[in-house]
Amino acid sequence: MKVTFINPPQTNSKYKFLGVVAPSLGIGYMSAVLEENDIDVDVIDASALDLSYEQIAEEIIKRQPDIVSISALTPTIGVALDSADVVKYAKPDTIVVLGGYHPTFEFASVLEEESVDIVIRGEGEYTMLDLVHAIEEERDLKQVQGLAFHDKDDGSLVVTEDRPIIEDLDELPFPALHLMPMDKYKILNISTNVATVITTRGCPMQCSFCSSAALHGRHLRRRSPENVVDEIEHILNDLDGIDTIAFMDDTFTLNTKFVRDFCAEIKRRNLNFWWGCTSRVDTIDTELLEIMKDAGCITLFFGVESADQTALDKMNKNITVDKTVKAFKAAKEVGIRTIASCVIGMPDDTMENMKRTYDFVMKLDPSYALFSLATPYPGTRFYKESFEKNLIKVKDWSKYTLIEPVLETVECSKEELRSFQKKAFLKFYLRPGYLFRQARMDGAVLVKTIFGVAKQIIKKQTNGNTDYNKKNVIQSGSFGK
Ligand code: B12
Ligand code: SF4
Repeated sequence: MKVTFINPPQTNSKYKFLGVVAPSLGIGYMSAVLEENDIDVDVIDASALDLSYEQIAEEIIKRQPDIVSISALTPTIGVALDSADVVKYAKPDTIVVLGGYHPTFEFASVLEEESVDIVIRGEGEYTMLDLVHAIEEERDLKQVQGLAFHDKDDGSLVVTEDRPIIEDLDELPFPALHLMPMDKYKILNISTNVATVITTRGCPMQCSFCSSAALHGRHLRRRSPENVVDEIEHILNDLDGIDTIAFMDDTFTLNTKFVRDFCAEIKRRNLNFWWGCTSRVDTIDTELLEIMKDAGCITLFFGVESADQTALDKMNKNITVDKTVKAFKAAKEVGIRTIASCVIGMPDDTMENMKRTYDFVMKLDPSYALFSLATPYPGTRFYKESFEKNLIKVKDWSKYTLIEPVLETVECSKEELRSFQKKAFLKFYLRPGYLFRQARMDGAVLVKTIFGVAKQIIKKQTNGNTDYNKKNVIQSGSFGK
């Protein structure tokens, strides 16, 4: 049985404009588990390779998979479904499986699409493995945990029992990066020397807008520091030219003991590399940051969200404005770059409190800032509340990119929110003193690129997947079917 994973083409999102193309660790883990169990598996990263639908069809014809598994976030569900259509057209007997954030929560609507046979809900590693074995052995799929599909006989929607989460993350093999086009991953359109690693799953905090916590659950699972550093050693030794690791965890610094042990393990093995990670302002202090810096940490990403304590409390963010100030001060003292991520346009936001958030960010003086528009993703409390209160103004999922408004606030229209976001980016990044400082710290080329890309984000409206047209492929059949 041959399985092909597809990461669908990236047609929208600020990351396309920012030139961020990273490997999908989810696909990497699932492929590694299948490989470990002697299943023939490969990956088409249509996003990294910038493949058209025609090229995806050609790949399917060339590779002849029995099962094609396609990954989808909310903004990429449209391109994922179009990819499914193209797969079915190129090889009609393929079993098409969809998984990831959007299908997990929206499995019923996803399964309405003719080209989708099965949805995998939640973590995919062992569900995928079980599914492949069940298909090979012609077992009843109703016995496979974590699936949703339509019953062959009566067409009813079958949702199988939930699969328990993977408790011991150390038991998983490292992501199968050798199946990925590693030379195609970029940041700011510059080929990168950065690899991504994840050390935890789940988050006990449960902020109202966070899909990650919704999918991976409240229960934090953590790899051992030794297992993480083994993976880093493997990356540094076996992948060409990597000298920087980006930790993509929800909150890398959630457990201080883990961070200390991890840093000690790096020092013990005498490894030299740069790294950056996500953090929460209530999980660090100067002493911890000094240990992290000594072990190579150069960048910290913080969810600042808002300057308004009531807004923070409503989001269930569980931080105080005061802690945010202290965390940025500590990072500056220790000399670690900071990224401040804010959310604007929550339903109760007024123009005044959004301005206050902007001014607050300026005072924090981070190295970089992101002003995302509040976006209710399926599966989150924010989505449920926005849906129930009829606040959702845009139903096209391809617009759920954080740069297009999909809600209005008590006071601001969609247009006002977008205009505020543009101005916030412009005012933050186009300060001569700021550009000079960042050029000294990160190099003039990087700053010039950021400057150009920031301008592009401001100008560009995402337009769904209009630059990809599956109909052209299906009608022309030009890929030699
Ligand atoms: C790394 C990352 C990125 C990277 C790389 C994305 C990539 N290629 O995977 C970059 C920076 C490019 C990125 C961009 C964006 N991201 Co992002 N990203 C993440 C992050 C931090 C980690 C993802 C990860 O590696 N997880 C570890 C792996 C092991 O877990 P996993 O991805 O969940 O995969 C498991 C399951 O979901 C499932 N599964 C996943 N895919 C599939 C596919 C199949 C077929 C099956 C069967 C199962 C399956 O099985 C996997 C293994 O257990 C997550 C937050 C998080 N902690 O997950 C956000 C997250 C996935 N991103 C999100 C979003 C919204 C975006 C953006 C739209 C905007 C943004 N964040 O600013 C863009 C859109 C990108 C695009 N393609 O259009 C949201 C998704 C919400 C949603 N409902 O869609 C998340 C959850 C952040 C959040 N907290 O809300 N992102
Ligand atoms: S936003 Fe961060 S802290 Fe909040 S639930 Fe999500 S991962 Fe946890």
